Amino acid sequence: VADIEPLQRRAEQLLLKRVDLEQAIAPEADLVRARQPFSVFRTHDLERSLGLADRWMAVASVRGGTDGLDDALGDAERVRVYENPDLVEHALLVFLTHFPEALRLPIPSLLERHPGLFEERGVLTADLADEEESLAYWRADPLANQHHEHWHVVYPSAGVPTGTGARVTKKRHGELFVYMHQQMLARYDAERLSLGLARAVAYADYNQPLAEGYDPQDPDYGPRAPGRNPAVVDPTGVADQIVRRTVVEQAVAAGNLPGGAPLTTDGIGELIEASGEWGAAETGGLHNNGHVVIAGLSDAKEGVMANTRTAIMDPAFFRWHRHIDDLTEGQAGKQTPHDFADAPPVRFASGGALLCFTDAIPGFRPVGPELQQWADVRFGGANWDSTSDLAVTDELETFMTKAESMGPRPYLDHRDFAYVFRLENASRADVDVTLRLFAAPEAWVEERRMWIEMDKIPTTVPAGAKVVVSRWGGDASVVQREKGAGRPPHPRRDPIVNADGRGDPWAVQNYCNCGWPFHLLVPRGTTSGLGFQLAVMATDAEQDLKTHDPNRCGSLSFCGARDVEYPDRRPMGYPFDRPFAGDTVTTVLGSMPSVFLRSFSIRHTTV
Ligand SMILES: [Cu+2]
Repeated sequence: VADIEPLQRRAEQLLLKRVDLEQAIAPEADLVRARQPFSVFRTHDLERSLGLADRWMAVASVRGGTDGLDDALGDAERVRVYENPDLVEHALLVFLTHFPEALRLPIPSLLERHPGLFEERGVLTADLADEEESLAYWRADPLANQHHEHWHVVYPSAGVPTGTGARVTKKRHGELFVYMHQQMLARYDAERLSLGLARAVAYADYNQPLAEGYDPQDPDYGPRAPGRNPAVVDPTGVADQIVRRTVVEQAVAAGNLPGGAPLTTDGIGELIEASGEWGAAETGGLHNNGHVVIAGLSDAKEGVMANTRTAIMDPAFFRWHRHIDDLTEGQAGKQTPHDFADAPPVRFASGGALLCFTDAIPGFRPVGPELQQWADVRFGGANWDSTSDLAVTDELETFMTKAESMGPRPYLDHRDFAYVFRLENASRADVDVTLRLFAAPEAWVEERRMWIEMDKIPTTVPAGAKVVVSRWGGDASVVQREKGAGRPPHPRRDPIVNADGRGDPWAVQNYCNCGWPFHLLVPRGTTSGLGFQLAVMATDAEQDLKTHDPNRCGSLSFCGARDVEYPDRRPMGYPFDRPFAGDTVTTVLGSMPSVFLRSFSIRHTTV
């Protein structure tokens, strides 16, 4: 039986040492093909990559265990000398993420795999007046990019390979595609607001020049000059895209998918991303092909938009996704408002949601009972109405910092904080609730799509009881869990080995790398403090929460859980997933006892 350690080193080398195709010895025809650019956004390329992952799963299953891994890695080592390195890398990531036995192998971080993308450098464009540069710290954050790359590995648009040639499209894949990207946009725009920049504007007319240029200063990607026009560079591609856009617009107008099925958020997501039944359809894939068309505007080589590991570095990513989000909003905006008739019989106390700096909480540890014990003493019982404590704040703080595990550039982080909620249940039955936390800049609270999901917390409020619920920010449902939620960030996936030395097929650890980076949980804010609203809604967990395993890791909100249904039955983004009845967002929410609204601010500090 093969030893695991050498296999771990080999998996690492496969991802860290790229083959130089100029030096490779292989049939010329293979090399010509391998030198073609690769993009997961091209159906044919993705199919070939997922085909490889499927083959390694099949190979590894024959002998099973470490011997099976030995065989699969051997095959990968043979294939890579005549195959496109990006195609092989993507296939390896899919194999390592989805094949249970491969949990025992490490996945080096994006920063380790491609350090050149994150080197220390000055401004990225020659144009010093380029205001987009001020957001480079955020768009080129190594873990934000890794999050985006990893999400698309966990949710391949053409489905997850199984080792049998068959693919599995996860439930609610299309809805999650829409929601995850919508949340990235809300966060991006909050960051822009922090820096005094206008929101990302949809790139919706493909016959117009794309004003923003982008130069990644990386030999693997071509730079794009400002003002490139896709209709000039790629008229055929644009004509096809206009057809695809029309298909989406007609589906929204008719309320039906092209096949006649009623339109849902999941359905429109699948149509636009070419996932599920739209995988091979020429009419689908507006989103994917948009990535390809924009990547094609660069000189010499394709731009960063061709690859999920780099796409969000480009301001064009957010303009393109704003357009995609506007199209899906056509569907979401037509939904009947929620009537909230199923709200649970709980109400928040007057100081229902407190923010506390953990460095001012005696004995605080991220894991352990100290936080809850402190919260019970300070804010429970006789202190039910108290909001005074040294740790309590109305202002969260962010700052720029550096760490070896994050590469040479400074990155945004925040002063560690926790929430304390106070709820009472006047009914005569215990109630299980889900606390849904969202935040939005004060200026945009009436716009549903600008609310940023912060957390989703299961708790129980016993009959007739008043409860204090505490929650550390690092436990947020949106962030990468386990080691990832520490400081400094730990972007690498380490092998999972149990006491018996074997990988645990039931472990959900391959999802640990999934989720928004913890250090970017709080938007930047301004030096004088930027106003935000926090909304906490308690919903009836009987009606919504499918699973909540406290031992799980990864992001419950953005990755769900391995091999089970998405853990929340409500529409993603609930209650902001559809219009509010009659009044404004804050009037509706403010009138509900099961919702707590409060203002706070975010101050960016400089040392
Ligand atoms: Cu994406």
